[in-house]
This record gives sequence, structure tokens and C-alpha cells, in this order.
Amino acid sequence: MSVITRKTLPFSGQKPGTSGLRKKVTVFQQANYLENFVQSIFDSLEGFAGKTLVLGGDGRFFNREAIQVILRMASANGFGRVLVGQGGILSTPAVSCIIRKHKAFGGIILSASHNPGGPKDDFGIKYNISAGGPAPEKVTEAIYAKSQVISEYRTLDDERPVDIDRLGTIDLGGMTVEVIDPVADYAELMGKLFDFAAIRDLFSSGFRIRFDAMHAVTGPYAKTILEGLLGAVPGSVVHGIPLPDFGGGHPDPNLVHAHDLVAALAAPDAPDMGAASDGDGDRNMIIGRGFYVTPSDSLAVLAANATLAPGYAKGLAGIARSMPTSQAADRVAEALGVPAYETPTGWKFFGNLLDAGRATLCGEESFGTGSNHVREKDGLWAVLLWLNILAKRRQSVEAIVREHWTRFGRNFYSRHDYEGLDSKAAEGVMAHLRQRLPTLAGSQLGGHQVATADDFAYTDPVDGSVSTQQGIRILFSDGSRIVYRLSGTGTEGATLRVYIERFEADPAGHARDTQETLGDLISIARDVAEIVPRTGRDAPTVIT
Ligand code: G16
Repeated sequence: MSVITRKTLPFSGQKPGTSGLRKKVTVFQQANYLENFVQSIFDSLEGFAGKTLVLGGDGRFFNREAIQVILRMASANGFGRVLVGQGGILSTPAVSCIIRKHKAFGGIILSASHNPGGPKDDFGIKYNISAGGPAPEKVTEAIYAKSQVISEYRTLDDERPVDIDRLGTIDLGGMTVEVIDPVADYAELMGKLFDFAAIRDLFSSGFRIRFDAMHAVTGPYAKTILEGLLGAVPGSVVHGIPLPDFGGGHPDPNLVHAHDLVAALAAPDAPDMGAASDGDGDRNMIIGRGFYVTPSDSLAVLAANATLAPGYAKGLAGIARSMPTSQAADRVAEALGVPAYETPTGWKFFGNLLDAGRATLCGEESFGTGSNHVREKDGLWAVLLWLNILAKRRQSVEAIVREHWTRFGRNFYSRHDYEGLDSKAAEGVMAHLRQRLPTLAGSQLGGHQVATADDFAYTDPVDGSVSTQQGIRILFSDGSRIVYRLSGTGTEGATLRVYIERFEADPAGHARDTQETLGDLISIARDVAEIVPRTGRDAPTVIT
């Protein structure tokens, strides 16, 4: 077996988005497409000779083929060892956990997260650094720059596939391939953070959960931890077998795509808690009996109660949220007397705050919550922290959230997505808003006073790096907000996201319907951005 160099030509558009490079499977299947990107990753890194790489994915279509290509290229480029999940399976938070525990140089995750999978759907690839988190912008920019000038890549001449289904160690051209149990390291870490004995008691007292793994990567993790280690009744984990096309579903845990779960929690015999996770296991949705918890509220509740879990008993150093996420968590930070951070969308922006010990909990409106235990958001972690809190408080999910609102006030919040827009039209909406910014501040919009309006820019407090054009914000003097940004994770056309928020301190107003409460701001948001005339859409495709 020997190393060979193959000639290639650059592909345009190998630019990582919010979370890695995501494209249609058919794009990745073009000769040299994956190889070019992988070589561009390796060419952007220094000092990995003889070191360890972690490799795995969410099991979607093309996962296995991509793993074989990357193993050969990792060997040819000089890595000493690759830890690969059995069957090619590793959830995104598990990769982060394994990189940290085994002090690996970095990791490659194969996933397009919550996007559908299958021959005609999406695939993705992402590089994570030695701290366990997504590569920061300067690395992803370097990868892109390399991809635009690449002329050759290194691989092995022997293309016989490595057996990734049997646990153990194999030599591949002088590099060690270690096929590992995808769940073990992660489950061990969860056992250190949470009071498993208290959660076992909760389940043995008759508490029931329905965890919908959506035929994505979390199935094996949830089965081992919830049913195996914690004693949830067998069958609590549904759609638990990872499938290459996610069973034809859309592995996005929200009210639209996890409709089965929503219906089960609304039924007369509903379990006490429902939860779902996405394609690669980093997102989560939490529901009580007939009661949906918004991701922003979930972050705030978890932060306010985190000390009930042993891993957080000493308190939080700070709480970070992405800019479009509701300000509910800021109120908790204020009450706890710890700093609140507002970062651009994308988990990578939390990495420095976590590494520097400035933030302990982080969260995003896009169904992501996590902590300093790894450097990715973590779906099952959020479920376990909720279970730990429920085990200690012995109240329903709904009662805990309602008490939270009574104490902190309620941030009514909703996100309206316009998916599959013509890219030019979507960019036109953003350009129009940017042009209007100077005249918005101080103006009245439908009876609401605009305090400020800007295009969000972020200066990282740890390394001073600056990220601009991170979303248009209209901030009203009563604390309400409208935020607009274009999704950075789609693979077809453009998706415009509009985030609407209004604060209500008075408990008498907390029971109101969210869309109704936000009604006037929703109309303002549509009109200011000229969404209907510019996109031809008179309603969003998804409302969460
Ligand atoms: C990714 C990032 C998240 C981010 C989300 C936003 O999530 O990891 O940090 O909040 O994208 O997506 P968009 O740009 O479409 O609004 P994931 O779960 O897709 O990796």
C-alpha cells in the first residue's frame, strides 16, 4: 500500500456556511469533490503528523463511502491514528467529547444536521479543532481559500474498504484505525454531570418520557442512556434506529417536523415529557404534556435550575446566547449576578467564551443548548438536564416553565421562516433593510417606538476578532425586537428568518397565545422588509 498524489482542479463554492460545507449528495458524489475539500482541510492545518483524528457522522446516505475516502487521505497525509465510530456513527456532541477526552488533534464530522438525507438530499462535512468545537472563521476561511487553488490531493493506491463495523484496531498504510463504541465515552461523561440515581428514582416512580430520535444518530445514545442506564420503560425511545434517509423524514426537531411527537404529547394518555433530537444529535426540542417549551425558554429554565445537577452545583460563570435568541436567558443571568453574552448565530462563536471560562451554559433559538462539558450543542445533554431538574423538583414541565415566567417575566417569541426563496429576492430584502437602517432609529412603526436599528456586529471579548453583517435588528424602546437574517445552513435557494420578540412582565398576560400577542410586530416585520412584494410570499413556510 503506498501514498499517491492525484491531480485535481478546484470547484467553486466550497465555502463552509454556518456549520461546515453542506451540499446535495449528488454534488459530493462528483469525482474529486469530497477529496478536494478534505485535502483543503488538511492543507489548512499544521503539526498533525502522527496525531489523532476523530471521524464519524450521523449515518446519512454517503456517510460510509465518505469515511473510507477520508481514512485513506488521513493516512496519506500523515495522521498517526483515526478514532472512527463503529458503523461510521458518531453524534456531533460525541465527536466533541471524544476529541477532548482522547486529546485528539481534531475531528471530521459528516452531517448536514437537520437537513433531510438520501440520494437526492443533503450531505455535509465539518472540521472541529482540538478544543472539540467547530473550526473558527479564520480556519474555515483558510479551508475555502485552499479549495479555490487546489491542484492535487494525497491518498492511498489501495482502495479496499476498511472494516468499520467491527470494534478493534486495523493498520492502514502505517496509520492506526481504531473502531470505537460510539456511545461509551459520551455516556460516561453524562454520568459525571447528572444525578443518575435521582433520575432513576423519577422513572421508577412512574414518570414517562417519549424520546423521538427521528431515525437519526441519537437513537443508540438515547437507548443506552435513557432505557439502559436510567431505567425508562423499554419503548420510550422511538424511531431509534439511524437510517440513511431518516426513514424519509426531516430530522429537524421542531413543531412541524416532529409532529408525531407533538401529537403524542397532546393525547389523553400522554407521557410526562417529550423530547426529540436532530440528524446529528446536537439539537433538541422539549415538550411537556400538551405544552411546548421554546428553545429560548428552555435555555433560561435550564440556566435558572442548573445547580440542581452535580456538574453545575458550583454555579454558572456566565450565560451566552446567539443574538436572535430571546432575551429570557439575560434575565436569569442578571438575577444570578453573572454576565450574559450575545454572540452571532453559530455555535463556533461560543467556543472562546467556554474555553476562557467566561460562560458555562450556551443556547440558541435554533433548538440548540449546551454547556462547557463539550464544545458543541448537545441534544441529549439538554434532555438529561431537564430530567435532572424534574427529578429534583417533582413538578410538571409546564408548571416549571410557568413558575419561571412568574418569577422572571415572559419573553413571547416566534421565528418565521420563508424557505426556498429565490436567492436574489432574499438578498434584496436584506439590502433593502440595510438601506432603511439610518431612518429607522427614532421612528414610530405601527405605534411602536424604535430605539435603535443596526446590522449586528460582534467583537469577540477573548481574541478581539470581529464579525460583521450578522443580522438586522430593530430594537424597540419597550424591549421588543424584530431580527432578520438569511440562513447559513440551507442547500437550495435562500431562507429568510424573521425573529419576533416581546416581553410581558405581568403574569396575567402570560397565558395568551404567542402569535396573537406578537401579531402587530409580525405585521410590522413583514411590511418594513417588504417581504410580500419582494419574495412573492404572503406567509412563512415554517413558524416555530
Ligand atoms: C447550525 C449551527 C447553529 C446555528 C444554526 C443556524 O446548526 O451549528 O449554531 O444556530 O446552524 O442555522 P441557520 O443559519 O440556518 O439559521 P446545525 O444544527 O444545523 O448544525
